[in-house]
Order: sequence, then structure tokens, then C-alpha cells
Amino acid sequence: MNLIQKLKNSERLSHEDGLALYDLDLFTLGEFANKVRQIRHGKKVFFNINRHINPTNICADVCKFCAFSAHRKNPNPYRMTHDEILKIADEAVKNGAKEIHIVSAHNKEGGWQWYLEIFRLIKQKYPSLHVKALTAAEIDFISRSFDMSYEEVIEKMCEYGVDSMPGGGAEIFAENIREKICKGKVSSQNWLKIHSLWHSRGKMSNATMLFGHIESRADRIDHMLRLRAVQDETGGFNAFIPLVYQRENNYLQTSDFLGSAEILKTIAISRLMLDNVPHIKAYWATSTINLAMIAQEFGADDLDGTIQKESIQSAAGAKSANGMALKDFIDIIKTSGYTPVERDSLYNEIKIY
Ligand code: V47
Repeated sequence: MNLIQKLKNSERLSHEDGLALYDLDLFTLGEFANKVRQIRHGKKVFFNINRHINPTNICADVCKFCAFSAHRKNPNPYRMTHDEILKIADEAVKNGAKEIHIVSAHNKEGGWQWYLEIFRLIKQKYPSLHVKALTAAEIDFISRSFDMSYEEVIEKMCEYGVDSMPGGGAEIFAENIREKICKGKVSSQNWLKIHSLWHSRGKMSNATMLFGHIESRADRIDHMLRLRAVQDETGGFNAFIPLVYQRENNYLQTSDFLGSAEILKTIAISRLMLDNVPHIKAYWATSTINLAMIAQEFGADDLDGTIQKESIQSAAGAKSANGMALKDFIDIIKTSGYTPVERDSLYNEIKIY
């Protein structure tokens, strides 16, 4: 059946369809993605009031795209004490944060307890603060470093108060590209397995895709389809987050910046391919807030949050180091003709502005 007919009938799309979607003109593609978005979410743009914390940048892995970890191009290694982390949590709560998003480098120094104790301390002090922490890459690292099974690490996460898992570490699943950009890190198969195990505990997570470096369009579609297959089984992914590759201060040379049209196409295609994932997040830190707002007309329905402080993408050139003020966030959503909806980390609506 012809692709347009399949889109009109809301039929499930194949790998071949996904690739063919890139050949549609941007506005035709956008219209189809927007229709799906409107049916699911109307004019709502979701966001949360959150704070990112990155407790250490001293990393055993060497991902070529990463400018955050301490290395020759970005020295200043640090590992925070639990007291320092708690102070950041205090400040975040004072500023209204309802979620703490914690992502660390892969660091053996403090044992698995250093990672896990952080969550227990935060939850003891702020039981209703949502702790989104430990990417599948970190879980894989902890498992290998401290001779624990994935199930054991996940058991500890539940015990120590992790509420949901962030979507980091997915990068791109195509093994030949993964080998070039993040050799030695969690395999694609294990990334997916860890999320499935987490979901089997009745817990939710997100899924990212790092794009705009050396991957092909076919690799992006492959990535989406591997996620769709897991989601069919578990239903545990809340949001898909396409992360636009930032090119400064790292070791991954790319020829060209992707450009807005290709970014919007990829977001729109993810909305159409991932028919079983409720939310598509245009993460403003990697796309700029302006493009993230335009992306709302191309399938996205979420912006992530105000963040307060951002270290991973800003190290690589993004203008996100200090987050965004809540007022600016709300203003830009409203003036774009959308309804700002503050959500919690599991997409329950908290406040409509
Ligand atoms: O996995 C690293 C990415 C991710 C670069 O789950 C880069 O709600 C762009 O996963 N250019 C960590 N991206 C951040 C992350 C995330 C962010 C926001 C929300 C959620 C969520 C998750 O950052 C890593 C990696 O793919 N990253 N370097 C770079 N140069």
C-alpha cells in the first residue's frame, strides 16, 4: 500500500516506510505527525520543574561524543560528596523542583554504595521529590564493576528510592556506529534488556536517541523500531527523546551540522513510527528552545523542564548551562499558541497555566 494511504489509515509503519518518510517534504510530513500529536495531546505542551545533578565527571568510559567527562579537552575532574549533592537538592526544592534528574559518569571510587546512597538520602529528606536516576549505561557499569546482576542493581534501586529511569546511554543502537562512538559501553541489547527488567517491576523510563553525528537515517529508523518492539512487550517507556548532537570540546568529528529541517523531520518521523510511545520530547537543551517550540507542530508534545543547571550538553556547546526561568518557559509556550501544562515525572498534570 502506498505510504500516504498508510499514514491516512494510521497503519503501523515498517523500516522501509520510515526511510521513505524522510523523502516527503517537511510540511506534508509535519502535518501527519501533528495530526497524531493533536489527537493524543491537543494543544498541550508538557514540561516539569526539575533540576539536573551530575555527581561526577570522572569516567571509566571514553565516548567520543562526550564533552562532559573529564579529559584533555575538558579537565576539572570532580566527584561530589553526598553532602554537596544534598545541598543541591535543598536548593532545587527551594526553587520549586519536583524532580531531580541524576546522571553520573562511570566511576568506581565510592563503590556502588556511593551511587545508591545519594537516592536514599534525598528520599529521606524529600519523600515526595521524584528521583529519576541511573541510566542503563550506569546500571551496566555498576553491574560489571561490582559483580552484581542487572536484577540485583535494579532491586537496590527500588530499595534506595529511585522512582524512574532516565533515557540516557541509548545513543544509537546500530552496532557498527556504537563501536565507533562509544566502544565498550553498554551494548544495545543490554540497554534494552535493562529497561525491560525495570519495566517488569512496574516502573517507567524514557528512551533517548543521539543523532546528527555519523549515523545514517536508516540507523535512526532501526533505533526507533528496536524501542517500539520493547514497548509492545512492556509499555514502560513514557517518552522518546531525540537528542541533537552537539559538536564542541569532544573527539567525534562530523562533517556538517544537521540543520533544522532534518531535525524536525526526525522528530516528526519518531512521532509516526513510535505509535505506542505516549510522549515525544523536544529536549530544548539540544535543539534550542525556539526549535523545540516549532517541533511542537511536528509531533513533539514535551520540552523536558526548566533544568536549573545543565552540564552534559552545555559542555559540548549547547546554551543550556543555566536552565530556563519558569516564567520564560510559560511565556514562550503561550505566545506560540499552546497551553503550558506542568506535569510530574510520570505525566500526571499538576497545573495548567
Ligand atoms: O546519553 C552526551 C547525551 C545523554 C552529547 O530521560 C549528548 O528525561 C548531545 O539522557 N551532544 C544524557 N547529547 C542526557 C539524557 C537525558 C536528557 C534529558 C532528559 C532525559 C530523560 C535524558 O546526553 C547521553 C548522551 O546521549 N550526550 N554528549 C553531545 N555532545
